[in-house]
Amino acid sequence: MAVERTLSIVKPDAVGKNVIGEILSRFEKAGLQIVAAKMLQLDDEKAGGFYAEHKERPFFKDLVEFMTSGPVVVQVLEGEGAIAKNRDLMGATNPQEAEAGTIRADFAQSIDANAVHGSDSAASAEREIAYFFSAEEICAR
Ligand code: RTP
Ligand code: MG
Repeated sequence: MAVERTLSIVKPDAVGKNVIGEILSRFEKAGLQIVAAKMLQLDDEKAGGFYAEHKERPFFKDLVEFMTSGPVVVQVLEGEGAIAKNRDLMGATNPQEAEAGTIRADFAQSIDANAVHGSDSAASAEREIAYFFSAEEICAR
């Protein structure tokens, strides 16, 4: 399997619950390497642009409101099959449907406050990584 990079976000609910380390630890234990990371407070423009594909969806306003409700931690994960591996570790969007042992099953409380984001395709990963990180901020390992 090819080595890939994917964008991961620890969302405001998980930062607020003080489980940043526990979540990042799951990525490392699954063999993914963190090759870039930073904490930041998103504003409406930055969060809205990130989720631009959902702009016309009924939940868009709530999504932007939630993503700007507190700081997030964004990171680039690298490893074999990183995009799908991260999605597996995250679990289903709705934590009530997420498999036991996944990040969302263990740390998320609702479909809105669902602890983490992960790129859903190679094209998304490329766009999303560039949305948050310059080439110099990504440290090849
Ligand atoms: P994410 O983009 O955050 O990793 O989540 P995802 O791929 O699992 O889900 P996606 O369909 O991309 O939706 C983005 C975020 O919007 C919220 N959402 N709410 N109320 C709803 O029906 C609904 N559907 C999606 C979720 O917080 C989801 O993470
Ligand atoms: Mg998504």
